[in-house]
Amino acid sequence: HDKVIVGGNVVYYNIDESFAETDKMPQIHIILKEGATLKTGDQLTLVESAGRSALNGGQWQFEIRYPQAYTWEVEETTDAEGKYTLKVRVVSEDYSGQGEAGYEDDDEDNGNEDIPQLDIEAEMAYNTPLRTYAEKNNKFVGTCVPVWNINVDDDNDAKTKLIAEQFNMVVCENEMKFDATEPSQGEFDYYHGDRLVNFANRHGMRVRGHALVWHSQVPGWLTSDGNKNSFNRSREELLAIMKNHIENVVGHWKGKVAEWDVCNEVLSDDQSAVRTDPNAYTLRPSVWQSIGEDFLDSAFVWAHRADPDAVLILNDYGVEFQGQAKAEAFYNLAKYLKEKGVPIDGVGLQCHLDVGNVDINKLKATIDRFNAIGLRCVITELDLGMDDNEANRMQQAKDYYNIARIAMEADNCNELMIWGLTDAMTWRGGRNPLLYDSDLTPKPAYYGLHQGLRETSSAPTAISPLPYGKPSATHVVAETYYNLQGQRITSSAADSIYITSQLMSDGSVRNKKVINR
Ligand code: 9MR
Repeated sequence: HDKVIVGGNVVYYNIDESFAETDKMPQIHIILKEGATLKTGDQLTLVESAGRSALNGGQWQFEIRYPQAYTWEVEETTDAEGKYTLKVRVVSEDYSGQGEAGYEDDDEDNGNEDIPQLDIEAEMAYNTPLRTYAEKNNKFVGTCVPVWNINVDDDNDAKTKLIAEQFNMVVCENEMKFDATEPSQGEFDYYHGDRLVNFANRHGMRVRGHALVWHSQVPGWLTSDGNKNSFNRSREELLAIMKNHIENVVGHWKGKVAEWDVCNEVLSDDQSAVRTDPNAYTLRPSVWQSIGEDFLDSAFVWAHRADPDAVLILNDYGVEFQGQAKAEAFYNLAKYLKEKGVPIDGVGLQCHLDVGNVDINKLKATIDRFNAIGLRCVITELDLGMDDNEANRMQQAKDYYNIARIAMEADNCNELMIWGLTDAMTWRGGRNPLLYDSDLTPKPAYYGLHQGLRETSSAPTAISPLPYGKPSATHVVAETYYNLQGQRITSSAADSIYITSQLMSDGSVRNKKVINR
């Protein structure tokens, strides 16, 4: 960029791109030469510019990747003449962890290369439903249900049947939200929520509750738009409203709804504060936030008192990949709540993502680091948008496969929820993000997810011919595994390369090399 001067031992990626036009976040990697020693107070000037406004109209954003040494602080200054400078400074010679996992790979390598080739036709040979694999691991695979639009009272309805067959967890898409459950102040409506709970009971499914405290889908009597305290209620009045809502709703479904999104989407999308303060987070302005930041503590405490056995979750979007500013802020907030004794059990990663943009290493890093601080990390609203074509359909299958594996292999992740059933019933109209076509035919995405669940499921499962979709001439009837020395092995260890030998229904044998990561 002609107005950016880059100095010091800094490698700039995408240097040819105009920051005014790119949608990529410039990354600055600080790489220390072997043997380099820095002292507290040493600083590097990373960027100088005629003015902040010269950098993408002031919308300049950047990401710094630190070496795995020292503790660093960032400083952005604009002097009296408007000259902008971005510096980093060593503030301690101890390593702070700023350069941990998630920074190790660069963006060109999102860790997705070495996955086994998905063989959709072979996968079709397994008629085991998704939930069976999850159940073998005491885990849950689920979907959100638009209860107003699916007849969950009729077990013979095609969609109802499919949901009960494939999933062991459900969540109302809209029917347990504030506007649905308390449409008039103090008057509660549990009708549709109860319908889903009854359906789940009949089919041995776990129920998530979504969502108690959220700025969106709130009734007009509470706020005009969710963002403002439009009726100028006092802190005490708003707290009383929140308490009454939580006590009633959680109380009504006590013992029936296993888990609640207590606070939903409380973070602002602008988390630039984390670049200068590694512990920062910025809350979104909302009717709830106007109570003061401790609305979060109160919400979790009241939910816990209303159902001490319920799992309590802080849920958000755009927080999936470690290193993203909002992901850092999300971690900071959850850690802060947990450390001060708020009864939070875990976090929800919504995962409204796009095909091809799923960075599994960073997703894994996110899940792992919540584990390290004793928090669950569940996938709450997965959908993967794409334009509908063959290549994207296959990539979508791979992305579902990868996410299933990462989630099912993580000890602190017991749930993977898809945000909807068919591409005809999604909030992302035209983006085809789900597992089923509108006629309920499973897409490659379904088989990708299926394979991911199957491979991470601990017990063997039956193979039988072609349950769904288009019939294929041959299918797998038995599968044996060999190591690279040709010795037979019983199962494939994680992080190994092995050969799978498939006996097909027509008597032929297919051998494939599988890289199991
Ligand atoms: O899928 C939901 C859609 O039917 C509603 O119109 C919309 C209203 O905000 O909410 C959708 O679900 C959202 C979820 O409750 C919270 N995370 C984002 C989801 C997609 O917008």
